[in-house]
Amino acid sequence: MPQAFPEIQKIKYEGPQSKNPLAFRWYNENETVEGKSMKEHLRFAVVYWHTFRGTGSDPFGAATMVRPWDDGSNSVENAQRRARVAFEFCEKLGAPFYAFHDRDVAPEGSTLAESNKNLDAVVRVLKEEQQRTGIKLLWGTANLFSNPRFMHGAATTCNADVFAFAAAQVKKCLEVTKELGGVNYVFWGGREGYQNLLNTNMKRELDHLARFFHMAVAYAKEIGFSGQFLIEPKPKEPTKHQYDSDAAACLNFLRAYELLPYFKLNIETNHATLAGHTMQHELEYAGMQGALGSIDANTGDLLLGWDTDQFPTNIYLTTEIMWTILKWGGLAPGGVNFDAKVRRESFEPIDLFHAHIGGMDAFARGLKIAATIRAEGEFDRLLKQRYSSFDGGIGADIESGKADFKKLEAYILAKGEAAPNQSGRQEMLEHLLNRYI
Ligand code: XUL
Ligand code: CO
Repeated sequence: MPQAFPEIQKIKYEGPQSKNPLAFRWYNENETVEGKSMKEHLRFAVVYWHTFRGTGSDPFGAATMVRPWDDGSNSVENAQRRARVAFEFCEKLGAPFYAFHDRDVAPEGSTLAESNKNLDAVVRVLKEEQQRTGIKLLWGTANLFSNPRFMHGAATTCNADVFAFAAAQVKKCLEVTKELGGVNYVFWGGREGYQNLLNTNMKRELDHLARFFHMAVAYAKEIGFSGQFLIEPKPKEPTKHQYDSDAAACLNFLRAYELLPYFKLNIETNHATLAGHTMQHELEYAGMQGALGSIDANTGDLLLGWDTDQFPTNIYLTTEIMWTILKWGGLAPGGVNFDAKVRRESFEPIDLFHAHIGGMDAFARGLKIAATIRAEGEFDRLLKQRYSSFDGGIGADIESGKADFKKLEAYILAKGEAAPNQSGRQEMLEHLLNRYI
């Protein structure tokens, strides 16, 4: 097969002074940061759906990205050729991982049996290409939202047959993810949510969702799939109220249904902002509960209220993300997965390289800045000092459970008034952050 990107060589690290747009200025995969290579910290992944299936169509216009390697058909041969292109791309980019939905890689047939057969035919090529290149599957997932049968949801549908179909599809996708050595398996809610409570039994739907997840856990155990299960929170789109709305809601659901030991979270920047949070908030929340699994790296547009899935280039954002990830011990077996798409005006294949190189460099730079911040320890010292009243005396009694309301009342009655507060120093801290960026 001829190369899809003959004019592109393997993208190299050329250092911050380089003016070559097709080179890394910060991502130097073997450079050590906090005792680990950048490659090990970042574990970059390319998504199949946007990068190899994105067409640039929108509600107002047709596809702009007509790829020379794609014959436009829904054939298995076309899907197999696309798979080889995907690996040529990841290999030249130097991305160690990729991620897919079942229906991204292989065409859906008119029955489940036909879809499974198509999937097997493409998985053979994916496996061959993984072996040839050493590129690994970060995660697999089932598309339980595109086909019209899932209009009311999949695990939270009102139609029991659709629930059964979704279960059968996830069963196959788990088998395939195992076959390809996938290190995680993702559940993004798709259409699991509702538009209107007049036609929705929320309790029943959530019970069904939990039942579905327990079945997935049991089947993974049965087939010996040891990858990490991840839930990807998102608050809205396509439904008005997605059940997995944010990290806190997901963790509450998992805890309530005794699923917490089996799942971590896949946190996505644009989903965090749609939830009215920052990415850092979501990461911190997941991290402090031991549930930080992986991230979908992208960004939204602050002037647009939907999931624009843009490539991240903002160094503040990547610094905050990597700072939080380092704080909670890193991502593995997760990774930095670019769930991002080029704009429809960026229709040339080379734009896929520009987009990923920019994102990878932004993350590499964020990682280095975060490591410097941590090494200097100034923020840590200031944070520790802010809570120092809990390090001894009455504060230590509160934290250790030695104090109760009566003891605290006696303490304050004797003292008359609480000790004076200290300034929060927000502006000083924001200014301090700029010193590192
Ligand atoms: C949708 C989204 C998905 C998941 C995988 O907003 O982020 O692409 O990452 O299903
Ligand atoms: Co995503």
